[in-house]
Amino acid sequence: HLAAYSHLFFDSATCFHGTPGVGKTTLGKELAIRTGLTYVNVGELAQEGQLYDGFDEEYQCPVLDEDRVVDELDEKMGEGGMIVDYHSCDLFPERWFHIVFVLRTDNTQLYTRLENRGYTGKKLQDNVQCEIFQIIYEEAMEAYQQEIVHQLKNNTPEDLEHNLERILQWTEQWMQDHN
Ligand code: DAT
Repeated sequence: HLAAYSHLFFDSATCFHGTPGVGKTTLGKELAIRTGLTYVNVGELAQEGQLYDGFDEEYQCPVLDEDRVVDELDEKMGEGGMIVDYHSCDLFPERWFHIVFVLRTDNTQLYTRLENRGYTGKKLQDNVQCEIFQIIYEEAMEAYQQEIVHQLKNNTPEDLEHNLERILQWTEQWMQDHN
């Protein structure tokens, strides 16, 4: 049943945004399994290619070389059928995506998930605050046409399953509307 979606999805490109820990990777990878689409984790892509430009002392992490990341992905994006996972959307050309999902998690759950990931101090607090102030959602609403941006609550495994079903429906609808 699900394999039938893969050709429907072929020309579309989907993007997941959201604060670290909201569940982008879990959802993106599961969606790729169910649809046959190609999942790309921008953080991992940058690490593999060492697409960095300096080091952020405050957050103790490398700084992405945005131009090189965009160059690296641009050809693949043109082929369609991609699922892209990254916390923010500032660096991506608007033309890349047909549908954008911003995942949201309640702050208590997010706090626990990020603590389990080893985040402490300012990094932990700033990321939870980023979620409370819905920074990523507002960023996405400014970066893309508002009607392609969907916000999804992602607190529990039931939410995850529900979100997968809704994403499959939305994407199918998108294909019907655009073909
Ligand atoms: P992200 O890629 O946004 O940083 P992730 O997919 O790595 O997030 O998930 C962070 C943690 O939360 C990980 O331990 C899996 C868990 N998780 C993801 N989605 C969940 C959900 N819907 N319900 C409960 N836990 C979830």
